[in-house]
Amino acid sequence: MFFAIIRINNKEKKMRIENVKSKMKIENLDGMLITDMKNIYYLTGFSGTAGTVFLTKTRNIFMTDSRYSEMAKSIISDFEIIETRDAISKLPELIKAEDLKTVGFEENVEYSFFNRLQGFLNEVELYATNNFLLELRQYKDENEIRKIRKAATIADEAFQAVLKFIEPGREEIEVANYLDFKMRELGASGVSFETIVASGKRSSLPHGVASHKVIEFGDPVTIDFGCFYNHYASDMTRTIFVGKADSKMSEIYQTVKEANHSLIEQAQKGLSFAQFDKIPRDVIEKAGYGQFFTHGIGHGLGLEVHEIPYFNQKMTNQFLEVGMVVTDEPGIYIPDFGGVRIEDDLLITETGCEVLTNAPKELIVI
Ligand SMILES: [Mn+2]
Repeated sequence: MFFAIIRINNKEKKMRIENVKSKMKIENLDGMLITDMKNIYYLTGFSGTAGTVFLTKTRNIFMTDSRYSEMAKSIISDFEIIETRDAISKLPELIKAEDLKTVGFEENVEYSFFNRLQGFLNEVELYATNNFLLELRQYKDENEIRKIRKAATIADEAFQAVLKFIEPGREEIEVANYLDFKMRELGASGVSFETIVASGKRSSLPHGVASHKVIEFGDPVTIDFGCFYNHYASDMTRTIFVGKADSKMSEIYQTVKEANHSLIEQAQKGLSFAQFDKIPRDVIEKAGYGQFFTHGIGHGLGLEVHEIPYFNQKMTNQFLEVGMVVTDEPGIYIPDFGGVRIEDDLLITETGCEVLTNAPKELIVI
């Protein structure tokens, strides 16, 4: 198996480990067990399929089995590396060595894992943590932004290419396959989620994964896709029209475009998550389509294509901050008729926001 070894800048890694340790201190945790592989990548740069991180005030421990220990030694600095097929069984002696009283773990572990953990660690207080690392991952550093920007550019270029490929008679799934291949050709390691191609009446399905439906003259086609580049995701949606766009669909398109644009104009640090959701929602409601915008305005993205923050009307106490990368994806979906969604990835900056996805948004008829 081949692994592209791209080191995370050591200064950034050190900073991330320090941030975790500060948070452990605040939450009164002597030890923190990290089992989520994205979080492990974030802290160590290790991208194999098996590994466990255990952090204490004074030690950084990385455990993996013999398949990966050589790789781990070559790419992970700042960690003691322990070769084991059973990380849990190593924990009691690590805990005893430093007389740890409280240990946090990530709450999204499997029940069988938790059960076993409890069995081995009956001497300490175990705390389930929620979004412990994800809260830190919300703020992207320069290197992460560079990778997300590249993932977005790959999606932009793949979109330009697929416009020449879509024509009446092609199945949705052919369009999806073409896009997926194109993104890999342009340097992506894979898709960041299963590509959505929803044509004709199916475009009213917000998450219509590509089917064998044949694209026909007059169809709207909603394409929602993205890729991973160096572990970081992009996520973009465009709706285009084949042959012609009828007048009602054109009106819906302009409304969604205006909603998307209004958020680009107004997104800035300090805005509450509720306000972020409301700005484009107001545009759609004013146009009379409020009941057909049935989801939140967007989500964070980074190592995962969907990660915190999420946005809804109740989140008046959380605020946008510099370094967050979030999507702006208003849509109008009219059952048994059709729908439009336009989605961009936005980086929150000191002065507003930067749009990372730059594929055209004027109404395209091919
Ligand atoms: Mn999205």
